[in-house]
Amino acid sequence: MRTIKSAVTGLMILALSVLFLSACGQRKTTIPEERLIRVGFSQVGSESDWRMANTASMTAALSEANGFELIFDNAKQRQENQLLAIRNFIQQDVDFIVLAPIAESGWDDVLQEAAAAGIPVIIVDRQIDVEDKNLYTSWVGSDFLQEGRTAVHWLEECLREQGREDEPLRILHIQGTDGATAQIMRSRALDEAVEVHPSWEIVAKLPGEYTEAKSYELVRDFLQRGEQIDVVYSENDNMSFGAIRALEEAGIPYGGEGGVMILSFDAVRDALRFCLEGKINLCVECNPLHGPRVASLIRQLDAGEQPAKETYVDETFFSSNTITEEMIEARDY
Ligand code: GZL
Ligand code: ZN
Repeated sequence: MRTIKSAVTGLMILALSVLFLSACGQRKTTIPEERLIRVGFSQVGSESDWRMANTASMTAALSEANGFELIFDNAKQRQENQLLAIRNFIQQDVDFIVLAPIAESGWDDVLQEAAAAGIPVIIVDRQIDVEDKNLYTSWVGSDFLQEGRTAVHWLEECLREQGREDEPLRILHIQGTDGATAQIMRSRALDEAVEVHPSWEIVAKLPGEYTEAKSYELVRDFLQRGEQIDVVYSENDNMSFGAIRALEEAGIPYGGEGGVMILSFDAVRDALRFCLEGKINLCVECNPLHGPRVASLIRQLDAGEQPAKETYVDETFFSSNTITEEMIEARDY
């Protein structure tokens, strides 16, 4: 009996001394690691220069140095991958979810699950169409209808200056991903304009999905039908690059005097170069640099503040007769 007691006593002394030593070992007061804010970000894909610039802005802002642990998912332009990513973020119990939605519909269920898990959701870039707007806390993005109207009004002005405002105008419309807010609204602006200008006609609407490759294929096949066009209204620069390749292959003059006019959206650097070279007539800016805004939204929420529900970013446009090399140098993307 004694041996057992003395063994137990010995063990207790050993345990206490280990505890004491380890406590001493921690004599230097370890500053508790600054708690990183854990953010799950579901990105549409990497379909365009704009998207790459957006990803760069978001990952730079949501960095560990800035106090974030970022879990990034590239959905490769498929909504089911975004739904999967959001469910994974919920499983990992992140502090915030950021979603750049590929299309406006299909988010109600998964955002109900995020709400049930108490995880705030921030929407960036395109918008979502949900029954209950409380399913997301804030949205940051562009006024895509205004972008489209900027393009249309520039075209009206340009034609007026050439005395062509009532002449027949055959428009080739290259659309972005069906159901994306950018597609819906840039298309709406053109449809409104055709209502107002009876001599304007959209000769075809091509589903370019915002990629250069898809746009090139569709425009190449369209041009083989031999229909004349006066304007290409292209809902992003990468699709414009594809259209330009097809126009060149078909030997059709574009950009300058008498050529097919090209109106494009995003205003990424390569498109601005084409604008300077007179190959693209108009570049309407779509600002991808949402990272800092999203980071400050998250910090406000983390501090218990109530940020604005919607934040629109400022945007401008560039035309081939006003753009300069200096303007291109000054650009961030
Ligand atoms: C617009 C964005 C669009 C860009 C495209 O904010 O959603 O998606 O115009 C990108 O370049 O692919
Ligand atoms: Zn107008």
